[in-house]
Amino acid sequence: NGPSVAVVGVTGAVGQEFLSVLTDRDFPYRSIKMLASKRSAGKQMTFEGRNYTVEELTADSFDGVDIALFSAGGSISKQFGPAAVEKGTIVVDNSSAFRMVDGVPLVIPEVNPQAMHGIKVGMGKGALIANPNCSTIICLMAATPLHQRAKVLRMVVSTYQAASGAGAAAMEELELQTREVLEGKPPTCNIFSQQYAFNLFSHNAPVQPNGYNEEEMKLVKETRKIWSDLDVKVTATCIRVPVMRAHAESVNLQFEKPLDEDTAREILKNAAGVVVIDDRASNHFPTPLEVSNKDDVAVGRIRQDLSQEGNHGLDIFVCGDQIRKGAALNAIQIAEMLL
Ligand code: 11C
Repeated sequence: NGPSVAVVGVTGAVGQEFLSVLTDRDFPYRSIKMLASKRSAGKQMTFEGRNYTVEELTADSFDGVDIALFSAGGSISKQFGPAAVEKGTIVVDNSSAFRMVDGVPLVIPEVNPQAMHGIKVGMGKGALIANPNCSTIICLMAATPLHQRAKVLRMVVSTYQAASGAGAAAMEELELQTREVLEGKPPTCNIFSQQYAFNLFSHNAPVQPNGYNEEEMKLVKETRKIWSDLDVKVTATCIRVPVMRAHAESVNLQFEKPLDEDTAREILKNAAGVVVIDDRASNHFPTPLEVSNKDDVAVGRIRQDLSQEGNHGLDIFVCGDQIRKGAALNAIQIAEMLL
């Protein structure tokens, strides 16, 4: 029993993580299709003791598929997502293709499950559900419980983003460059245009005429949609750092109502999918390595923003696994809600 599932982009970093998360959460699928581009079609893989051949993604791939987990980039989602929906498939899409489209739910299950308004497997029609950008998911996992108590008026986010956000090839490039630099060789720059190992740089997403890059604008726009709050003020600076698979974010919050740091710490300790690591005495706070391969987002450095009067501001530091909660886990939590 259970739904028939298709994984689109199964050979990528997120595609592979989908499979791990399905196993870890004992997801009750009836059958599973491994889909990828023509280049990867024909590859053999083993999953949960069964052998699979990776199939080429075509418009016919979705016949009889209940849930399709897409992570193959925006253009593949645009090309095949609506065709899958036509066939009655519920598409959970990791790309940015449909996130800001009216009527497409943009969902973090712990934050806005109500946005899925009754979309279920077996309702007899397909649907599109978008997975937010990883930086937004990781930020809002921590900011939302505080927002629900004291209402965020303004949020300033500075990110320290891992290689995984740019895919498996970027992770390989970081490893290769690190070796090359240590051996005194010139670093190979295929994915990024500049040296990544022992360096950091502004996020590689294209910069818009307003001076923000697309990654920064995702934090602005997706937060408004997920919180259903068009007035919340968000600004962001996104930076790529030489870390393998977990993003870190410094988040400054300004609240409508006062919120003291002890209350904020308690709220965060009780928040689903969040752990607090906030040990001032030992200077132990969240790190990307500590959250790597973990489901929970870690929050620390919880402190009153001294520049704001009357406990109306807080600073927090958040880390979350980009491939897991930032992508695959969030999508599979959405899929679980479809059952
Ligand atoms: C990164 N967040 O870390 C990006 C990658 O809109 O899904 C994912 C882009 C997206 O570089």
